[in-house]
Amino acid sequence: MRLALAERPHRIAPKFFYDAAGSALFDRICELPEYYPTRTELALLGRHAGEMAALIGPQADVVEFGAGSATKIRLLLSALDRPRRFVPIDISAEHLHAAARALQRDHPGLAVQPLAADFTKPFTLPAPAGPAGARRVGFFPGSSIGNFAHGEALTFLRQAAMLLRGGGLLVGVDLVKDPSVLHAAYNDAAGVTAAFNRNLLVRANHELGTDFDPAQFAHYAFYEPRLQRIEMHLVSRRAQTVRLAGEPFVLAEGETLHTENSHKFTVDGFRRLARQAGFEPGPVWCDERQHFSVHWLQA
Ligand code: AVJ
Repeated sequence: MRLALAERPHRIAPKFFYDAAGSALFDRICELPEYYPTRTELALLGRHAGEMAALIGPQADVVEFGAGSATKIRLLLSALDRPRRFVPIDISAEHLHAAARALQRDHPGLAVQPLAADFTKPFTLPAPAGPAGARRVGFFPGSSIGNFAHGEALTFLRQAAMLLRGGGLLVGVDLVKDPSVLHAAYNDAAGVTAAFNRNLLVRANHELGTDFDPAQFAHYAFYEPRLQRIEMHLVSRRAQTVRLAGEPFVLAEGETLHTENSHKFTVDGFRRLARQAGFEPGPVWCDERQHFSVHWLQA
């Protein structure tokens, strides 16, 4: 975990949200009435799983980037023709292994091989249990790709295109829309997103030995239309000193820790990005409100 207290603006990468407590808070976000992405994407996967499975083809070797509770893959797995293996990758090891065990129970014939890893760094897939050479298919739902800056998204997609060569990537992408809908999704009435954001401070206190008082930071999430992204910050409510490894850092009143960017895309903008990364963009599924999209990209 790296917390940029010595740099300005202060930043922390969003992957650090996902310790056990953060992953559980994220699961609660997915259930919030204001947080449309999860339920919209689940509906798309449910409605079009047959078409998606036909594009993926039989006996696929499926890799999921950031599997979390592995809820969405279930819709796809039940439509797939004899999938060979499922490799869920997640940075949150405990959460991942619990999800993998539950999935294995429900799919006894499938080789479930969880990999606790940071998929933004180079990793190697475990060797397949059965015969090699199955068609590799990536699954990257939830618009997690939105956490990347443009250049990082390109790098990730380029690496994915190489890993999945001959197969493809099924990726969920949140769309540019009315800012009020976006604002509500990241500023829920129950305050779960605020707790998720502040959990970073709790985690830093546990793991880095900082002495943050989470109550002294306000959750601040807003849509920046020119950059087509939600920004999340933690705003210092007053001038305060935080200690990291004995070293004091002064935060001015109103100074922020930038904790997340969540980029939104247009369908065409995302297809351009995918093409630039070496994919051949295929069919796209959207809900009737055009809130969310799922893309099949041939690798
Ligand atoms: C998991 C990155 C897709 O950006 O919507 C939810 C994370 N942050 N609420 C998103 C998140 C605040 C989520 N992603």
